[in-house]
Amino acid sequence: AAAAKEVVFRSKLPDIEIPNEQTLQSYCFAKMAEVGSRPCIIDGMTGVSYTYAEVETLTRRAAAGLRRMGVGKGDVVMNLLRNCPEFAFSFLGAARLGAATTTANPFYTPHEIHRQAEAAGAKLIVTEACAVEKVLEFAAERGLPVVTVDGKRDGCVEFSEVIGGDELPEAEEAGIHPDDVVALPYSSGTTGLPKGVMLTHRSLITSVAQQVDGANPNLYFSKEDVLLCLLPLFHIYSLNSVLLAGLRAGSAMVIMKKFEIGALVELVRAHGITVAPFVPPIVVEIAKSPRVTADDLASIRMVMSGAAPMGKDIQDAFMAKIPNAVLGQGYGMTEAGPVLAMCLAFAKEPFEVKSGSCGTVVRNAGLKIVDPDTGASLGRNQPGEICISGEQIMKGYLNDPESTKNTIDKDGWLHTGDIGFVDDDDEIFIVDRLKEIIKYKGFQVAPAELEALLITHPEIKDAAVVGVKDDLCGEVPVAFIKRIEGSEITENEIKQFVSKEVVFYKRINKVYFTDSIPKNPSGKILRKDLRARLAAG
Ligand code: AYL
Repeated sequence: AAAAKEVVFRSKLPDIEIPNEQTLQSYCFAKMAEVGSRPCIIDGMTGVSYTYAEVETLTRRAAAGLRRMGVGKGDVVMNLLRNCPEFAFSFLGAARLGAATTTANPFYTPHEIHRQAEAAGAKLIVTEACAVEKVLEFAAERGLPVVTVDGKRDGCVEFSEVIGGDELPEAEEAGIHPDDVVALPYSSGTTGLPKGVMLTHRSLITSVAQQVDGANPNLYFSKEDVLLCLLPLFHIYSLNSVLLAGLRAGSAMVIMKKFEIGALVELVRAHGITVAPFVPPIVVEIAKSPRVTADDLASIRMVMSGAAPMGKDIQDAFMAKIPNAVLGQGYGMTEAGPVLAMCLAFAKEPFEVKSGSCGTVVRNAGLKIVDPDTGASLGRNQPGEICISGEQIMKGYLNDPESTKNTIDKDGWLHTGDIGFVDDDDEIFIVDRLKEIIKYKGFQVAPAELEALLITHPEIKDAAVVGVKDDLCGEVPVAFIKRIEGSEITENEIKQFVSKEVVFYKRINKVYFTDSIPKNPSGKILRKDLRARLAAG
């Protein structure tokens, strides 16, 4: 057959010149002359505010301090932190050394932390009181220094000491290549266990530019904006679309450590927050909460949602309550750099958009919908697997060329494992997921990780994990378990066994005992069959 025609969707915005042949830090601080004395990072907990000039200086001092502790080019620093100003100082300090930061949830269990620290080859860990106990022994065994941001601890160095010395001179930042890795978040992608996603200076600059640069930016942040930084910076959504995009645009960012609706309203009022990046469960909570009124949120002009599906019903309920704000979605995937699509109602010169859409492909990128069975490129309004290309996508998975090859094809298309279509107005709608990942409030749960853990139990012969819909969390994991002969292990015992080893959102919600886990001839679990069993009741 003749080669089928490829349909490549593009942004409605024109491509722009993207200055991605520099370091991420120089790109983010490019407007220093203009914004130096303006507020940059505001600690929502303490009210302490840092100007752009102060933040730049602190990142240079952090660089020097990290270097004194042995961090150098090509090394990896692990940030095991809830949101705090030090997250940014450390991340950008490491970047100045040509080092990368791997980020993880401080509520991870020791097992989860050690596995990532080991796989990423972390040379130093930056953490806080709530997690320090979980890393001390591991770090001591491997000779890794541990830095704490919230007070003195035996065996640790305080962050204030790290930033207590001289600045790293600009000249000593030399030698960083645009294709060097700067961020190393972990993601399971379309299949298997979490893997290190290599995001380079080039990819992150490209992604941020696709959002906030140009005469008509797709995501218009200005110097006057005050962004709420509530979503965890250890997740790429907040790191990229809040911190890095905010820095580039010269906006102020109010850092919130912990979500609580009363505290949120207070911060919005106290700082005149104008932009609020959320995930769907937070949008739902605000829409439903009698404690939040339109008046409380009157300063907010833009509400972003992403990282998990948000239906038209939720979106409409929220907009009815907060009529003055524009609510729209971004669509991203860690491996994609991360942003694939962004709501065009967020543009400086906004477009009309539809409720329930997750945006239009970002500029300087191509998006394709392919038939998952035949690989054929599909036209408008036909659902298929969403694929993306452009300089923003990851360099690959760390030490895993096989998984990289299975995700980015030979023509440079990254396959997302999401099923969606592009409509007549270039808006993207996600309708299903081909991949096995479960999304709990936007957090990733990798079934393969839970299955690997479950079968380590001596009374479990085989196990399979799938997600089921949940009103509060989006999805929750449930397990199908085949016990060994004679075992009477209970649902509760299995749940407890898992809970001890994983962070709260990966806990098994329900156990179904079964005699057989359906698999294809090569041993792959047939999750569709399991979902069908659940649907049948
Ligand atoms: P990961 N609607 C539906 N599903 C979504 C959406 C959305 N708007 N956004 C993300 N997903 C799902 O790597 C989808 O299945 O990155 C996608 O493949 O943890 C998967 O989540 C990726 O999960 C932004 C907005 C970043 C979003 C992001 C996404 C980061 C989530 C920057 O501005």
